[in-house]
Amino acid sequence: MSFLKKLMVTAAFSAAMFVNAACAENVKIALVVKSLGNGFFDAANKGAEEAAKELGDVDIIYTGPTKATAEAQIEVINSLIAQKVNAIAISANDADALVPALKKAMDRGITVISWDSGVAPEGRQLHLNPSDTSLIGETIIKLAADYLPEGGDVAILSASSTATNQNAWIDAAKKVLPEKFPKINLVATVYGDDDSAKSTDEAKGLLKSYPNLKAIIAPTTVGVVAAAQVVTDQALIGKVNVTGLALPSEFKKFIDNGASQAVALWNPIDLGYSAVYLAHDLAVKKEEAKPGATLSIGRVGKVTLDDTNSAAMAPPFKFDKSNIEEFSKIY
Ligand code: RAM
Repeated sequence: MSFLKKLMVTAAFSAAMFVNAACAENVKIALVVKSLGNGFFDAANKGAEEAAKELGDVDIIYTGPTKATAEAQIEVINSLIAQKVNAIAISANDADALVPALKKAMDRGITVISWDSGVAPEGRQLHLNPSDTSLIGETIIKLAADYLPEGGDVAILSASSTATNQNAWIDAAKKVLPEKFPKINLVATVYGDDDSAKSTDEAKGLLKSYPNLKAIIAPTTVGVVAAAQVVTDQALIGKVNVTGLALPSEFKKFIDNGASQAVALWNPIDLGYSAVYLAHDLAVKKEEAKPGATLSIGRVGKVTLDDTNSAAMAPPFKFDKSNIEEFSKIY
């Protein structure tokens, strides 16, 4: 072999070694969502990629089932265990059903955290809430009550009936209703499964069953769009106010057309960023999840774990005619 050829072969070999070494060192973090095709989770994934870039040694695997069910997420988890990822950061479709699969992942040395929608403490190392649960519960009722000075019938259109986050928010909402919002009458709670077609059908069902309905509260970004579209299509703008938790980029048109007065949400990009940051720091053993621990999350700041190893981020933010345009450009 000529000297030059030898040099080229050696260089190519070292380059390959270098690439392999770099890959081997990267922390593989799976961001598992309730279901794919949901703009809220796509925004969280933006934040996840941002964190990966900042941390420098992370590969993100953005994944989830097509339908928001626990069974489908269990399949995803099992395949991630087989792929030997380093960490799973999951928004759960069920707090308990995922525990055995996630325990198996932890037994194999995989770091497991939940974010957005929680897993029971025995199935994860920590849980990151977007905001305080009681505050979200009160916020979703207040969003309806603020525009109903006389009070009246309202109904909730939720995501799936087993979703940890929506169920916790609805429980918190029901707790504050009698004392703080005595004129608001919650007539029903229905489930659209974070599926547009099912949410549309459920919204139509509510309007048919409760002709005096004054507001539909949908604490899901998928449900709230479906409900506002139904109210628009049935020419009920001004009669039924749609509110809840909405992604400004998807919802702006319904603030513009009057189907909704106001909605709220937190920053989903920051949430995805923080989930990846925490999963990384636990996986590389830079941080440890234990009650009382204060963990850093890069540009977002810090969170402190409570006695169930859960933490909450910032308060929800209200969007109405005055600011939705500005936020619709961000998420
Ligand atoms: C939907 C999902 C998600 C929830 C948001 C508000 O996108 O159900 O879990 O946090 O709405």
